[in-house]
Amino acid sequence: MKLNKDQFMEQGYLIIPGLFNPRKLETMRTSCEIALERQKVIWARDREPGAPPGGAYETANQPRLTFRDHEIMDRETAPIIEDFWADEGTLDIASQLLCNPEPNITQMWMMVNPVSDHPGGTGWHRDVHVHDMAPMEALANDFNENGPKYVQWNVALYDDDVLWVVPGSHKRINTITENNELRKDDKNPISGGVPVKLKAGDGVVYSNFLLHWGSNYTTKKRRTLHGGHAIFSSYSDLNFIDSLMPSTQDIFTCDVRRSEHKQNVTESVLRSAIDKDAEGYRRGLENLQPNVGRHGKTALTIYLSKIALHTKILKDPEFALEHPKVVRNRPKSLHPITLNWGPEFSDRFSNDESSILWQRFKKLDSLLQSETDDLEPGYQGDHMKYVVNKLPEGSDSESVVRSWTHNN
Ligand SMILES: O=C(O)CCC(=O)C(=O)O
Ligand SMILES: [Fe+2]
Repeated sequence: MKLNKDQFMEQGYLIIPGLFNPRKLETMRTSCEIALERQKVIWARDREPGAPPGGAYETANQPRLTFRDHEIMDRETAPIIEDFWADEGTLDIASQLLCNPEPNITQMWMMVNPVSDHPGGTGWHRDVHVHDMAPMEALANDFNENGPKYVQWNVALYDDDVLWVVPGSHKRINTITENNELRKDDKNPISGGVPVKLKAGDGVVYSNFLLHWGSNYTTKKRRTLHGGHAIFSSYSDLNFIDSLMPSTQDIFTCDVRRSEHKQNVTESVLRSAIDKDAEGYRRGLENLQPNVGRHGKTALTIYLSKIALHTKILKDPEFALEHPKVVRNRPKSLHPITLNWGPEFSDRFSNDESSILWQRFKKLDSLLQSETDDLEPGYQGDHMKYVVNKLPEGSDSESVVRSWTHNN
């Protein structure tokens, strides 16, 4: 399918009408209903003490299930993955839009309607947590220069206009008007915001840097596939692929191999930093993301600085305590699309190596810290400690590499 990539780059999203033809839509609806019934049993089984009998299904404002669960996947539910997430046409769309034509399947969720109304839904936000990503300006520059490292999907199995977006907001910081409006009320339409109107079978592929809003969550039937494709991804377990066709299993095993390769490259580029090997470091960035431009290198370098920080936090309890909770907790999480390969990744480095690694990125980290505790609306994570908007002078990739040879 030929896509309007210019429109995607400009607006940050692209609606694909009729992504599922009527026959495919019917198959998807059947499989998804079976999956949901299985998930309801799991929610009830795994409910917290004191929770209602249905567990999360009854309490969540946006009940969400993942198809990465082997308890849900079998031949009846396999079409959800085979005919959408790992389908050739889907991967082709992701390839055309991503900065590199290497789409790895990341999350495969379905959002369903809650059992009671939750007006205002998620509130307006970007899926951006600055404290372990990068200032919005750096993310926007990278997007403009290279295209996205990650694209996200909403595919509606029933008519759905819950998602709203501010077109074009993915490649810039918030405007003053947006900040004023969001500070007053982030659970109502804002200037420039438009609903993404999907008919059953339509899909929207978008940048999650956009200012967006899961608006009113009501009891109206919602079955919307949600998740994405990225140049970096990883899987903690692959049991869910057992029931898939061999050709689809191959796609996941190929993703796993690519992930291992990218993790090895990440380690080697960090070792180049330890060795102050500027050329090795630059080559490593190119291996992580072939043909990456200078803004893309800066985004990668900031992500790498977070690995240096996280590794040090995990290995040095006293150092960890110098950081606010939101920063301290992040190393325990997994977020491959920003090169956070999870806590085990830090095992690749000794304590001494981790200290040297931190020396290489410490200056960048302090440049990225803000003097005030920036609390900009629309970003995830309170009390970020890090600069939200403008990329501070000297925090580009080349300045970081130069600092190793000049100042140390
Ligand atoms: O409900 C939606 O369509 C959007 C959900 C969303 O943005 C989120 O959960 O981060
Ligand atoms: Fe979101």
